[in-house]
Amino acid sequence: MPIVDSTTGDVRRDYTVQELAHIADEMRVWNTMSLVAAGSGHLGGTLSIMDVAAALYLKHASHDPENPEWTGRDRIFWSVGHKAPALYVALGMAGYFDDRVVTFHGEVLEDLSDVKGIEQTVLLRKLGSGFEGHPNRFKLPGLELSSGSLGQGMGVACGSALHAKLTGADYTCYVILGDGEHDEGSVWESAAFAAHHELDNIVAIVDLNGLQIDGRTEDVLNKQDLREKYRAFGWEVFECDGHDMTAILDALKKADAVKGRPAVIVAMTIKGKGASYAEDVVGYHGVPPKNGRSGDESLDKLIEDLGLQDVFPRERVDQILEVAERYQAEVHKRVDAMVPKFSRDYWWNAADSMQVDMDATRNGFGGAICALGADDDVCALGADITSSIRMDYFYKPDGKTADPERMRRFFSCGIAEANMALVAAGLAKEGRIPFGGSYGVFSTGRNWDQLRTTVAYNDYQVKMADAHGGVSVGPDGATHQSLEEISLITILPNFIMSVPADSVQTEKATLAMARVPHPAVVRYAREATPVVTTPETPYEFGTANVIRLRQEADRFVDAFEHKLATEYASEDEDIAIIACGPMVPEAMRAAYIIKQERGIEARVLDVHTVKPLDEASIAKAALETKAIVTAEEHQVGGFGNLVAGAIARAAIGKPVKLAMVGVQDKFGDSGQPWELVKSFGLTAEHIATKCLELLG
Ligand SMILES: Cc1ncc(C[n+]2csc(CCOP(=O)(O)OP(=O)(O)O)c2C)c(N)n1
Repeated sequence: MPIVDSTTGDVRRDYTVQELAHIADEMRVWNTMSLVAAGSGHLGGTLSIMDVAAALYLKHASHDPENPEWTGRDRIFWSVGHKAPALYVALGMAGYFDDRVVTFHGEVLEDLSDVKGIEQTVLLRKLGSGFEGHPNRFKLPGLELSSGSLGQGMGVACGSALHAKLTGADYTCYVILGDGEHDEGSVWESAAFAAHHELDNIVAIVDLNGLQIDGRTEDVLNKQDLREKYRAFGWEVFECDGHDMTAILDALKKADAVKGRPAVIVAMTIKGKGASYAEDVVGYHGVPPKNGRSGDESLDKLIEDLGLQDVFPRERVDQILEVAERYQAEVHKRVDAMVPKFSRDYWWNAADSMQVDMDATRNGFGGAICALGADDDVCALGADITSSIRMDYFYKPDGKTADPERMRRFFSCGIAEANMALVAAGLAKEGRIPFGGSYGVFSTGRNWDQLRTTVAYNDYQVKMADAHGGVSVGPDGATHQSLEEISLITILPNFIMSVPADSVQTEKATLAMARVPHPAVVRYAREATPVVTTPETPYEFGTANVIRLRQEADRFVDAFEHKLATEYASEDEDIAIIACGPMVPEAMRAAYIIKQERGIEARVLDVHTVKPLDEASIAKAALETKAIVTAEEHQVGGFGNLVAGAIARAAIGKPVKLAMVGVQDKFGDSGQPWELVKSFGLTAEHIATKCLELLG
C-alpha cells in the first residue's frame, strides 16, 4: 500500500518503480546536503539504506503523512538511529513536513516561514530544530521511536507487533537494522522472542553493507552468515539487492505474505552508495563528505556522480544551504541571550587575560593508554568506536602504525559492550589489567549489571573508559551524551571513578587508576576544553586540589595557583566552587569573574577523583567559606549530592548555603558543543551568577 488517506483509504501518492529509483537518488542528495550543512553526521550508512527507505516510505508501507498518529499505520522502527538523516529525508519526501513551520525549541521562526517540506531537513543537527543527530520522537512527526543506542529497535517492534495481535490490528512492524548492529546480543534476544511468539507481522530489514566503524564486519566481529542465523532462530529469510528497487519491493511483498513466523530481508548494500569516493570506504561512517560542498569528495561530486545537476543546479543548492545559515544565525542570537551578562566579555580567549589552549580530555586518555600499552599485563578491548575514544593509541605507539606485539593484546569485541565488560572481567581474573571503553552511555550504562555483579562484586580490576561524557559531545545528541555515570558508578562498591579536569589531568588519572587494584572508570569528553593544568601541577589520586586566583597574568592559567587540598591553609574565602571534569576550568573562570566584578574571593576545589571522594577537603571548604556551589556536566546532583552528603556527614556545626550547577533533569540535545554548554546553563557565567545569588 502506498501513502494513503487514513480517513478514506484513498491513495494520496504513488510512484512507478523508475520514479522511485530516481527519487531515492534525489534523497541521497538531500541527505548529503543536510550533512554538509551540519558539518557532521553519518554519510556511509545513510546512503546505503536510501533505496530501502524510499521503497518503504513512498511505496510499500501504509501510512498517512497528514495523520502521523493514525493507529492503523504500519510502524517503521529505525533501530539504527545514526541513519536519522535518511529517515528525515524519507519523511520529508513523503510529505510529513509540508505544513510544518521551522521552529527553535518549538518557537516559530517567522523569518524562516518560507522554508517548507523536505528543505527543512537541511537543519539537521542544529540546536532546537528538531532534526537531531539521532531521532527524537517528540520533535518531528512520523518518528516511531527515539533511538541511537544500537540493538534496541527489534524488541520495541516485538511489543508493537504483540499489541497488533492482541487487538486484531493488521499493521506491520518494519525494523531497520545494521549488520554491525547484530553484534549486540539484544538483537538476538528479540529475534528469538519474535520467532517464539510467531510474530508474522514483523519484517526486519538488515542493511548488509559489510562495514561498521572499526572496519569490515567480519574483521570487527565475525558473526558468520546472518541469513543462516536468522533461519536457525526460526525466521523466514529473504535476500535482495538493496539498490535494486524492483528487488526491494518484491522482497517486501514476499516478506509481508509470510505466515506463522517473522520475516527478515537481508538487503545487500554498499556503504556510501552513490558517492564514488565513499563507496565501501571504512572511513566514511560518522562523517560528512571530506571536502564539504565542493571538491573531490563533496556534495557537488555526489550530485555529479548521480547525474542530478539538472535537479540540483548550483543556485538551488546555494539557496538551500543558505536556509541552514539563516537558521544558525537565529540560534546564535538565542543562545547568546541564555548566557548571563557581566560588565565585560569573559569568554575563553575573548580577551588577552582569558587566553588558554584547548585540547580534548580524550587525548589525555590516549596518551596514557599509549604509555600503559608498554606493560605486558595491560590489555585493551575495542567496541567499534576505538579511535573516537582514543583507545587505538594503545596499539599505535607512534600514533600511526599498529604495533604487532601490542595488537596481540588488543581484542575487538564488536558493538557488544556487555560482553566487553565480561571479557575484561575474565582477563582481570587472570591478573591482567584490561581497559575497555566506549561512549559512557554504553560503557557504564548499557553494561551496568555486568559491571555491578561480575566486575564490582568480584572486585576484578577492570578499567573502563567512559568517553563522550556530558552535553559537550555536541551534534550527535541526547543518546550519545552520557549524563548519568557518576551516579551509576559511584554507587557500586569497590569501583573507583575519576572525572579529570583537562587533558593533562586525564592522562595522570588514567595512569593512576591502572595502578589501583580495583575496578575503575575514567570519564572524559569529546570536545576540546581548556587546558588548565600542567605536568607539574600537583596530582594525588583521591586528593582534591585547591585552585586559587592569585594575580592578573598574560595567560589565564598563569593567574592561578594549584595546591593539594591537604596542603592548603584557609584564606577565609567568601565562597567555594566545588567542581569536577571540564567544569573545573569553568569554575576557575567563574572565580575570575566574581573577583573582577565584585571583589569576591573563591576557593575552587578540583575534585578529579569522585570516588573515593576527598570528603575532608570538601567539609573543610564548607566550614571555611560562606557558601558552596557545585558544578558538574552531568545530571545535577550526581556529583552535587555526593558533595552535599560529605558536608552533612562532617557535621561542621553551622548551616551551609549550597547550590548546584548541572543539567536540570532532562536529556541532552543536538547542537554545537559550546552552544549546548551555554544553553544547558553550564558556563562560568552561570556558576558566577549562582555564587552571587548565594552570597546575596
Ligand atoms: C549500543 C551502541 N554502541 C555503539 C554505538 C556507536 N555506533 C554508532 S553506529 C555504529 C556502527 C554501526 O554499524 P552498522 O550497524 O553496520 O551500521 P552502518 O555501517 O550501516 O552504518 C556504532 C558502533 C551505538 N550507537 N550504540
